[in-house]
Amino acid sequence: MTKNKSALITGITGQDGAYLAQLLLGKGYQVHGFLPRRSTDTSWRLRELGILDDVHMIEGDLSDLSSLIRAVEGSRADEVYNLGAQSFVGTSWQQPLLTADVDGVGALRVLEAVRIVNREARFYQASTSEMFGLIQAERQDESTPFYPRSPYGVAKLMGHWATVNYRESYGMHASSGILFNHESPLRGIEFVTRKVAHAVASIKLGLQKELRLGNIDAKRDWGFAGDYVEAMWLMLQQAGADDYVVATGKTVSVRDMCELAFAHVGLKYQDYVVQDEKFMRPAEVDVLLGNPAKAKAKLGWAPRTTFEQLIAMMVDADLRRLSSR
Ligand code: NAP
Ligand code: G4F
Repeated sequence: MTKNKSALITGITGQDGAYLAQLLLGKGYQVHGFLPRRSTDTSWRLRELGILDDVHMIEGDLSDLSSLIRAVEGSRADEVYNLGAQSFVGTSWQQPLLTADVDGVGALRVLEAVRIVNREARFYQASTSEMFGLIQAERQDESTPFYPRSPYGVAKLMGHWATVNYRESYGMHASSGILFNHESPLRGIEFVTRKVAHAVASIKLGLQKELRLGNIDAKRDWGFAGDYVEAMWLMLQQAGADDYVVATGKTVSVRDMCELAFAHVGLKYQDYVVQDEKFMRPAEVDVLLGNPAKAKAKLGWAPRTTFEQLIAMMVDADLRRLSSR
């Protein structure tokens, strides 16, 4: 009988961690989650997907190498997915050193833990389109130069290059997924799509009067997180490790996203959206647009969910949640 594969996921309680855990459980993996200690329960996403009791939790923190070594040992992981991060760009200006430690040095710690315990284990690094920042090409792909615009982008660039370096130095199967923005009903409320979806539902139900936003001219290449975790898994199933851009190849402004979300419940965004300096960033990433041709050709990956379906799904989920309270 073949042994079921074992996977270790850092950031399992986050949006991507929850969807990835669901995907791997469906494929028969034993799934281990790396869980930082918090004073409140952070497992709402795993509970909402109905998989909380199916994952094995190992306590630890990305700032603590010894806990990572114990987790890689204890899980006997064949595949390690490093999704844990301080992932909110805005916060990275308030906590730049923590962001550098968790997102940059943290990725290096996970790589070290894998190298020390079992360098045959395959490794995935959650890299980001935020590394392109001030874009150096109209459509960004794996060969586009990076120009990060936030402490978060700078920290993630370290994680990306550490991954490339461990692959080249030690022959490790270490891949970096350069993922463009991906959203879902499980997105944190501070990110703009979920903030808008939640506000649209609240306004529709008479619970909120206006929505205060920052730069609504910013444009992003937005996809559905459920589609994107499949690309992560596919990267680790290849004979060799590599880096891949994962994106939809379309870009939409925050303004147009608002129009769509409000129109979904029969409202006009102009009647509710107010611009507020408080949500502007010290340096902005004006536009992101990915070219996922390599992921399509080599992984056979393509997004399945359209932007319209994604926004409808998010608004409907928040309407359901708020109505059932
Ligand atoms: P998320 O919802 O913010 O989840 C982040 C996870 O990291 C949470 O489980 C969080 O746990 C955990 N974490 C934070 N600090 C930690 C620490 N010191 N030690 C251990 N775990 C820690 O993020 P996401 O949207 O799922 O994104 C997953 C990964 O992909 C992140 O690395 C993000 O930077 C990257 N990424 C995301 C996108 C996107 O559009 N979603 C695009 C490109 C790359 P707590 O909740 O307990 O803090
Ligand atoms: O939703 P956002 O906060 O996402 P952002 O900054 O693009 O970062 C996300 O995607 C990255 C991939 O490129 C990930 F690496 C990262 O972890 C995260 O998941 O903001 C999107 C855009 C920005 O231009 C922001 O300035 O929306 C603009 N925006 C305008 N008003 C706002 C708001 N963003 C937020 N969060 N809140 C606002 O009120």
